Amino acid sequence: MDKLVNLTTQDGVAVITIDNPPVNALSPGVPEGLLAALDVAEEDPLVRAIVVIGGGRTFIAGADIKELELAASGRGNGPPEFHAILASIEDTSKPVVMAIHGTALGGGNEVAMAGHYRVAVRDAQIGQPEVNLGIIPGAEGTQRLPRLVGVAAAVDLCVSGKPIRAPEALKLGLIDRVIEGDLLTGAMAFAREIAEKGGALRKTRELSDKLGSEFVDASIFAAGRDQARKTRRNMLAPLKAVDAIEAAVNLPFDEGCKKEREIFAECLASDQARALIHAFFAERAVAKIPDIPKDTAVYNIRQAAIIGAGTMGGGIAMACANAGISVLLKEVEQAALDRGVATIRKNYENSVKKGRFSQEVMDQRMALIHPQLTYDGFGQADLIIEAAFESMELKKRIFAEIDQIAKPDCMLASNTSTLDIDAIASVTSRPRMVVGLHFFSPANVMRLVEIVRGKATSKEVVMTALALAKKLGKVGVVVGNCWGFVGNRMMLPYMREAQFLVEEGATPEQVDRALTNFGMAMGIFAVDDMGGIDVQWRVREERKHMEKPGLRTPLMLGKLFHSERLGQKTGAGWYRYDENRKPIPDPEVHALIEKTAREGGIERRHITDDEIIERCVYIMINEGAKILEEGYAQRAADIDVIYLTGYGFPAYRGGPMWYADTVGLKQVRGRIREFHQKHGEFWEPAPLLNKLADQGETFASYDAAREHAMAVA
Ligand code: 3H9
Repeated sequence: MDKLVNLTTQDGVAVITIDNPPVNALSPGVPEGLLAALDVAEEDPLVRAIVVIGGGRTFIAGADIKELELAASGRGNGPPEFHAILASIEDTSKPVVMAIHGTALGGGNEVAMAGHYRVAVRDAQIGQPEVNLGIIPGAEGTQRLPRLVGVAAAVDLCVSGKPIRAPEALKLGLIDRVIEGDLLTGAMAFAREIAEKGGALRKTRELSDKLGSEFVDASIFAAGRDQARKTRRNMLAPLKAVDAIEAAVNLPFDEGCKKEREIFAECLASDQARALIHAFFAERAVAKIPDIPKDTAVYNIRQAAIIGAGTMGGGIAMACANAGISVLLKEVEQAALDRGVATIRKNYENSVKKGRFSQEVMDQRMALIHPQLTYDGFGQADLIIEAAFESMELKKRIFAEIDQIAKPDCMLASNTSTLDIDAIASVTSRPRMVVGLHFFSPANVMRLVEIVRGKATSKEVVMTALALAKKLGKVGVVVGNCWGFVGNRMMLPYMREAQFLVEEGATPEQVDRALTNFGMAMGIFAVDDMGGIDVQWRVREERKHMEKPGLRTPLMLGKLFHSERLGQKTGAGWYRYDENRKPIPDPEVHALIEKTAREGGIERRHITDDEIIERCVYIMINEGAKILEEGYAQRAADIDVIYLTGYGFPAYRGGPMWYADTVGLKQVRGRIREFHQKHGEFWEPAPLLNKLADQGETFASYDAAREHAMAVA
């Protein structure tokens, strides 16, 4: 027997255990092992029923995405093929019970559905998350799922990609029993019950009672496609998943499976699938720091303390409380503290109203947050996060203070979004304990945390920050200490270029529309207005000394600032805002732009959406290439993760650097050269971009070569 799959027999029940850590993916050898084990169990006269279970922490978490990656890029032996194993499971003459814990995702659930019965522990998660990878279920899932749960639930599961817990799966008919206590014991008892009852075995593929009628299903499919267009803008796979489920209704099982295979192959060959698979692995690679061993000891963070109960401090406090970490939340004035706590309470109340969690959970979380005006208790904190106003002077003062109070092994973090972490650390007696933790607003929601590694930050502190990010349900990306780190350093030229575009002839709404059509979560001017024109203005003023003299500066930002159009907070910025904070294009701004351009001697012209995308995105890519070469990001893929999880870059484009690879670096560099000629110095191609374009390489190949070099060294 292949060691990826083991077989034991106990009291007439064969137990087949899949043992392919860490997540029991259906890698080569697993389906074959499963098939061989089934054969043995089928032949053994002493076996009356079969249980399939996952070893370790989970049932099967899906097909092996590495194999899918190879197939998507035309390497490997094509996509994996599971028909034979699924048919064998279903045709076994003895009852096959699938015993689920952890996750049964994608191919994992598809294998489970081929079993005659499914049981699961209460917190098991079951789902078809393939759309997150730009594909559809490709192991007959779109055909078996509607037969078990009905068409509407199948559409919802496949379009949303969201897993459900066992009790809901039971309600839907996806599983047959929730097991309390030990899963294997419960599953074996269930298997014996079924064997004793006898009778014909239920094959999922032969069920049809939940498939509904053509008339009713038509409206479900229409609603599913609407859901797909709304929640997964511009994405191919969710719409295709609906097509495949439609085939389950309209075609016999085998033909439906054939149709599913065709659609699966089409999706897998798409740029979207390649980008999303890249994003999946990139998100997991960020936690690997080349010069820090994986098993480096980390500090245990049980008590956190936060300085500043404003938007950021409050959001970080919520993120900590949500993860069960107790937080001291300090402000300087009672009124500001009360405001901060009231906002936290309101956010939690909204979540309770929306049914995200119960009042009891909210009460537990509120109880973990301790508002205060003093440093009381900070001496016991394992982590202190400063989330005060973005001013070096203020931050230095705070760090000097907390250095006096904090215990020696307390981590000291700043939530600065642009400032020099080494300068901040320099006022403490322990720069090795100082790190940047750049959360994104709203910090209780946004997944990204940039972990800024100063020149003295210890390896233990970096690894603790990564572990903390994971505990908070976030993605921590380690970045170097340069102005704006990675995300904001790239954002600055992006914002600047967008402003140049409106001065040259576009309108804010045209730029934003082009960007959202490209897939950005929000247009850049809507982002500006949300963050505040005053904030951007101050950042620009603070940076002035860093800019080369004589470089062109957008004129409009100052105009808006001085006319107190500060964005959403004043009801007007690049847009006007109604009471629901809906941005409304504003003729006053248009007039101001035209006047400003006239005064600045800028000739306005027609600007195409293509130019908007190229100038906004390529300027980011060029800056990203500089950041990468200067070593402030470890990999191009890290930059992608930052933009996907913190800046609303469309996941199906894989991030800015991956997108550049997709367009082709020669092509990107060609346009950058043209912009350089036309628009000046900002556009000088990054040396790394030039090098890779000349060599016909990509950012992905650059990452791979560096990883290889490090592995060899
Ligand atoms: C599919 O099934 C297609 C089929 O319909 C049809 C095909 C024909 N494959 O996330 P973690 C690795 S598509 C390969 O940090 P967690 C991961 O890279 C698939 N590797 O753990 C990481 O490796 P490393 C549908 C995988 O506890 C390690 O496992 N299924 C796979 O935070 C730990 O991962 C999915 O989309 C895989 N399927 O979360 C589920 N899964 O340590 C994808 C994980 O070297 N997986 N790895 O960096 C997940 O959502 C999460 O991994 C899971 C665990 C929730 C399972």
